[in-house]
Amino acid sequence: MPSQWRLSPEARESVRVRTALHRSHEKANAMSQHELLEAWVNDVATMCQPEQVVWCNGSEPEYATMLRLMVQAGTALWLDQGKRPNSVLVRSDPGDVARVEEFTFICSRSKDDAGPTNNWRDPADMKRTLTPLFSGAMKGRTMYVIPYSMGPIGSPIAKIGIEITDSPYVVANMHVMARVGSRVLETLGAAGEFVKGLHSVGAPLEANAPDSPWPCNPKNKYICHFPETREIWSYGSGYGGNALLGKKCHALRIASVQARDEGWLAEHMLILGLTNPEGRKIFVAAAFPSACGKTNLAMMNPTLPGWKIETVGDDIAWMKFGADGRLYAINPEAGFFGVAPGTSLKSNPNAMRAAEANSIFTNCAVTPDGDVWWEEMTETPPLELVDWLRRPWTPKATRKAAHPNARFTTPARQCPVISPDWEKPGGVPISAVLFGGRRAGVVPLVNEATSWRQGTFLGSIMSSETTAAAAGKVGNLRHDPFAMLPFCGYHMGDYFAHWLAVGAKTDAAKLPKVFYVNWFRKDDDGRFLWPGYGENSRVLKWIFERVAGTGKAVDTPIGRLPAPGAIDLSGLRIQDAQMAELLRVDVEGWIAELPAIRKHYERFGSKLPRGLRDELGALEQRLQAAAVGAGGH
Ligand code: OXD
Ligand code: MN
Repeated sequence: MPSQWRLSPEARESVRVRTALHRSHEKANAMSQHELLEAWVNDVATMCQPEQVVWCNGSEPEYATMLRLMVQAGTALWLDQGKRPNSVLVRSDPGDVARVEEFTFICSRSKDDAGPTNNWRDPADMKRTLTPLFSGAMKGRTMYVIPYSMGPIGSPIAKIGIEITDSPYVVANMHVMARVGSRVLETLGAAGEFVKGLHSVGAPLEANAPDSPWPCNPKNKYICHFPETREIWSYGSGYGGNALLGKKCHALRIASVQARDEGWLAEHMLILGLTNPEGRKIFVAAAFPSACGKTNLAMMNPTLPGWKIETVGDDIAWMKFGADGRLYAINPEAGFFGVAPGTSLKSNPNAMRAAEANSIFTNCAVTPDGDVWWEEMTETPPLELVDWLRRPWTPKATRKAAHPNARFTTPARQCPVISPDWEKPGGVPISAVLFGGRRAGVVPLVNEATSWRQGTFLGSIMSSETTAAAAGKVGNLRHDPFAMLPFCGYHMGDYFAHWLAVGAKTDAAKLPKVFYVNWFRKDDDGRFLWPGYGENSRVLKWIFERVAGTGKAVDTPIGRLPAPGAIDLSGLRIQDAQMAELLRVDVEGWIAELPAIRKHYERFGSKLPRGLRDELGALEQRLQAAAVGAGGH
């Protein structure tokens, strides 16, 4: 038992908050027994020169202190405690509102390991760039050391990381998004492995200089990953995926490399439990690009009577084989960092209820009576607001009141439909994997792959319109394989090969069935053909039945589509023609996409697995045959 665990609770508390001026090289406190961890923290403190070092214990008082510090600094505003108890609104710098893919780097030793979809820099070169930036970066600030576990503490699938940061916003968000504090250090012990995450907003404070409400670095932003040494160095941004290092940086970019090395999968996927009226439950994992409805699907209220959905996770799934040869998934996160605009009692009542209290809202508008508001939260907007840029706003304004990438950070346990299994250490068995994107045309409502290999192929050619989750233009169609384009920590061609290899590790019958869905198909007038939201339960029902072996399907050139009448449309007013269009295999449209798919594949050169090249060839042949059969060219 390490000595600090024998202290009285009061003494332990004082040890936890005890800080030390690093200049004297006095140890910040005695919390950790892990010499390598202590040495790393000391090295970082020497480099960053913070005013003080605080090891985070993960307690409620610590969380409350972070909120108070943010309010004092003008970073946050208390919301009305009657309307949103224990919740704050944070407004960021207008230049720091989303992930910055352009400044996100994979610093593997070999450029070839980062592949064509990542920005690459040599690790030593990148450290040479970053070290001067980090030197003195925390002057005048507190350096927080956050031990965190991605996944339930002690789960055999979970992984530990330590994030060092100078941002109380990051500390508070990490409290919600991960399991943090002393419990994690206890599990780490004296020699446990951990991912080293170093984050600074990159805004040292000179003595007596006023702080900005959202310190960040307007000139330099670097989100860097060192996969071989399991390190993350993030500089200059305080926002979401750039700064909460447990999330995208660790749980996807670094974890995808760990998963490749260890034979499992780290994916940008929600996880849900789906129960039929007879009480039989399956679990489904689904990959959609950022801001394409993962949170809505994960907590949807089915419109089909008797069907139930329970949430396990809304953004990330780690899947490992169980002793029975099936894939089991955990949600490595403990909270939701959900996109606020578009979320309403209509579109996602369970997210709205989850965020009623104990939440951090970022870049939303605020009402005169101290509540948050964002576009589409209510049918009619309030008559006056203060927008996310702190300016007065009325419904006449042509600009948005909330930033399109405004977010809520909310504990997962507050979700009314959280699954009783969401913290099961061994995870939940996955029966179906879904891929999907925002596609106005060509891609049908649902399509089942005939094999794991074809499923991998469909994942690899996923494309979607870009959203506000990342800086840059919105609405551009881009290939986003497996929704992992911004998150794969190594060569995407090797990642495809890894998916194929995972499929070969067990009996085909034990693998999840793979489906490709598209809720976003539009008619010629630009209107959505499918009502979406709770009505997606009709598609999930068909998927459930396919897993159970009862759902009817027809073979088509692109995969298996629902047989006529196989999607339960009872109680839904939808025209036959609309449904036919949703399930139409647009042979011409697919043929027209082939050159873009081929170009997409060319990027991976010799790393493109043979199996996927063969899938593409076979698809082309089937499409050509169908076109000829239909009297086309
Ligand atoms: C997210 C994202 O924040 O994908 O989940 O951008
Ligand atoms: Mn995401």
